[in-house]
Amino acid sequence: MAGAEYAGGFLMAEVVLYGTRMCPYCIAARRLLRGKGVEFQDIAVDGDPALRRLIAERSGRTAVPQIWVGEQHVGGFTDLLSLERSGRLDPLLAT
Ligand SMILES: N[C@@H](CCC(=O)N[C@@H](CS)C(=O)NCC(=O)O)C(=O)O
Repeated sequence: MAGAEYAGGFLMAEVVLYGTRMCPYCIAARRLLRGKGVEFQDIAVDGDPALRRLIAERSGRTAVPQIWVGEQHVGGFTDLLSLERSGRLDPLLAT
């Protein structure tokens, strides 16, 4: 699996966020990840209905953001926050 650098310097799972630029949940998710020093691919689906449809099919959800950590579909911001608050995000990032 492709990895990315964590602030601590160790390899971590690739994190990909599909979202729109102005969506408040997307902004909150980016803020959470950046606050943790997590590097992630930030893929804009604004103006790309085909990509947005593909992400909806892959995630089973129509809302943005949709976030993956490696092969694991995390979901949206509230799912990400829930993982963080329960202490399960760091182990997932380190996989
Ligand atoms: N619980 C979701 C809510 C996300 C959400 O409501 N996103 C809005 C944009 S900010 C959206 O995509 N709405 C359209 C839809 O639900 O299909 C999360 O935390 O990410």
